Amino acid sequence: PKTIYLKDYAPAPYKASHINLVFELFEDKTIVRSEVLYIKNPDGNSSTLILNGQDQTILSVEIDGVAFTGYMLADNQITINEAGEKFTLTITSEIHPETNTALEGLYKSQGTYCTQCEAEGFRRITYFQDRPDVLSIFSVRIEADKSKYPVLLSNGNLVESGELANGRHFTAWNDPFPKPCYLFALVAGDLVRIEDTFKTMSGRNVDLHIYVRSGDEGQCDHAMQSLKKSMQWDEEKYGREYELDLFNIVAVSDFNMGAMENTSLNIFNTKLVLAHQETATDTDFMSVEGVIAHEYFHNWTGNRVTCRDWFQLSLKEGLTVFRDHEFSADMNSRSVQRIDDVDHLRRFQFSEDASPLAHAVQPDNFIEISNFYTMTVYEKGSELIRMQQTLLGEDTYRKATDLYFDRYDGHAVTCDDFVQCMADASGRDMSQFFLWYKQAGTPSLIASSQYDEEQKQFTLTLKQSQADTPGQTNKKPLLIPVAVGLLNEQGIETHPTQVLEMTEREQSFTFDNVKTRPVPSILRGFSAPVKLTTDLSDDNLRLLQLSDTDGFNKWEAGQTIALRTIERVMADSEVDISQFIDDIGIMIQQGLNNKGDKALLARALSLPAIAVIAQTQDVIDPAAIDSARTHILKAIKRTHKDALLRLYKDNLSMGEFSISPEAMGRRSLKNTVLELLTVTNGSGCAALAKAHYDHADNMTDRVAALACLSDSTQPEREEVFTDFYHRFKDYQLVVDKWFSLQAIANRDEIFDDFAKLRNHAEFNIKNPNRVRSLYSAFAINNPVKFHDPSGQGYAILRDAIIELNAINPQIAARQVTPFREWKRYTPELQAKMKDALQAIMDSGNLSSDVFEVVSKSLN
Ligand code: HT7
Ligand code: ZN
Repeated sequence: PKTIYLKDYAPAPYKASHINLVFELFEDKTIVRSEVLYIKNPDGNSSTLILNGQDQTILSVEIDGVAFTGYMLADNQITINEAGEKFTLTITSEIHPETNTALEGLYKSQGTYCTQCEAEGFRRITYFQDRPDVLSIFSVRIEADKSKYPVLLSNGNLVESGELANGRHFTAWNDPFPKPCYLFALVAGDLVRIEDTFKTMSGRNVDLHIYVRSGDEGQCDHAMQSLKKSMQWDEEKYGREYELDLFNIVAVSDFNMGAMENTSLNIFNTKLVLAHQETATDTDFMSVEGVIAHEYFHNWTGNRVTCRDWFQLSLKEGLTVFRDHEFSADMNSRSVQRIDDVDHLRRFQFSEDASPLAHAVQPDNFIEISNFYTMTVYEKGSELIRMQQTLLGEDTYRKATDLYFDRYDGHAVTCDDFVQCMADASGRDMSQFFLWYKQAGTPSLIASSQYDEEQKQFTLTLKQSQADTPGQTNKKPLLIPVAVGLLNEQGIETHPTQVLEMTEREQSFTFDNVKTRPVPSILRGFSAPVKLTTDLSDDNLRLLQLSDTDGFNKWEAGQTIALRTIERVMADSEVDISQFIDDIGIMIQQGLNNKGDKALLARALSLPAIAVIAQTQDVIDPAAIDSARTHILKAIKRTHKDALLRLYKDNLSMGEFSISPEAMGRRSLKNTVLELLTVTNGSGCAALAKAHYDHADNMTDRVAALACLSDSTQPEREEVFTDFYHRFKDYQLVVDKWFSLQAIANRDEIFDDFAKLRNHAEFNIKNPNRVRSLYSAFAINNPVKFHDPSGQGYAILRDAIIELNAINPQIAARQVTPFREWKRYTPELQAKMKDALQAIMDSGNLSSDVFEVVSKSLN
């Protein structure tokens, strides 16, 4: 496989201002005719037209209506040398969506035709310059059997529809805004439609349609409400109005990722559209809201202003993730949102940074771009936008984004262009900041402090460093915004948040007028994506945990104490942890007194996950982490059982179901307490979890009960899992949960159970959601059994990757993720993980997707 480099970027040799596409859909083949007007690009430096194409049979090629044979066809490319200044090229080819299991290009999902063209799927539909800097106006005609495919959709406006011979029909679409081909979409199926409208800020009415399979229409209301809220928020926060008259969302069951922002025809994984209290958890509701918003926000950040090349992916993804996080923070609780987002970043992006697959937010090379839809490009990319907003301030940041949209609407641009708008709007030099885009790895920040009693001055000294990552050494110091506030010994804030701008490797900042030795609250709101180490004592942290005005740092202080306690237990299982257990008792008491936000209390009562703890370890031993963690959880239960039971009961009665932040907070607290109460997995625990399940009127509570029973060997486990399956077997997304909740069982029977689940009639390796529900759930959320010393866990994933490689390379490559940090584990585990990677490497016929991630992991 070939490596592609950012430094080799050259403008496209030809512009393709218009493309006419005709699709004739048949059960055993699809015929695609594309007619493109090519005009030599004055900015280009070649007259060789290269068209990408894959998995298709060319039936005919014409130039200006005359048959043409003067092209070369090799390596999935048509090459036409000296192609001329201006001409129309018409290519007719045959493709096979009905056998397409890669789910890229045109494919079928449970009888519905749909497309996925980002990043390079359009080349599986027709020969074209498949690159994001070629923008075209698309006209599309779709012909298909009317009874099987009554709904025929593409981007833009419906311009014509009608009947054809043999029970067939057609629709014709025109999208007036030039777009790159990765945003092209087509859907043909037998779907039902949910309708609503939105009045834009200039008073235009936009029709909003959500298409789902018949029977699912009762689960679309939350998605529709989320869409309308997103449209309004983008108008209010970014001044962005939707410009077309129609916005369609289609939900399909087979989808490699979460959703796709095709212009005016978003295609979604059903998991991120369907939500009803009986089948979706609160987390699902939140994800639907966030992803509906994310895809909608792409209309401006991605579609109207798009990427010049795929190295700029974070231009649209980092920015759009930041926008969706802020939207969710505005719709729900800002502190809870930030805590959950940072927890997610630490769990998945920090581990990417610590692996051989670490890469910059703007990478400089790749083999397969699908492998770069990563936590770094998305989540760290979002943190870079957040830091720019922090540095500029909200008003100037808004001026800068206005400038960005004005300057680049209808263009394909780079991350550099975006940051230049920040510089131009603020008058700041952002060149040092841009290093965040170029240097891979999580920076480390060490904070120490000094108090000068006489001068009444407090000095904070910060030291930054960024470790070497593959291909990058001797990194330069970054511009790090460090938000700091000071509290006095009574826990009263004496100095409100101030953003310190760190530019040197080591730098001191002095605060004046500090009457007594303060407790600094550093990196408030997680103002930069770094690993912070402070010299704060446990007592300092306890003060912050009780009194900090910053919701994030309040939680963070508690997590740091918890981490320290876990590490102490790992070093000595007999160590005294009574202070920590007593502190938990104080928080439980606060909950009993109905003090504070319940969602925040739930998070404060949760110990860091094994994956988060792992990020703080030099050598990772998941079983040792788990046993220390469980030791503490059991001590909490032993000491506070009665109070926990009271807190559980206090939060039981819910009244009518609601997804308000308060109601979700209450469920979250109740279910966190249930988890603590059932940690010992005895008969009482099983009875309590079963009662919880039996009384549940919503999926959040049911899933919580099943999660508490998952590790158990009590008879209730079987009863509840069986009931759950029979009750929800007609809901694919709930059956996914049933698979996951068993795959995460940390119990001896797991390997037998796993084999049964793999052979279950409902398991289907071609469906990505099912694969994730079984394999990803096991490898990511069952760290103890995945890292079983026998190596059985690794063998399970290894075999799945080899099998998936031939079916769906993108999904296969994603499954490699749990192996990539192999060098950080104990020597025994390392050896077995490496063997598994090597076995995949040696298995032959690797797709470029799997080859890239496995070979880089092994390096
Ligand atoms: N922009 C979308 C990316 C996407 C994708 C990428 C590779 C393979 C399949 C895919 N499906 C969707 C999703 C988003 O970030 O909004
Ligand atoms: Zn996106």
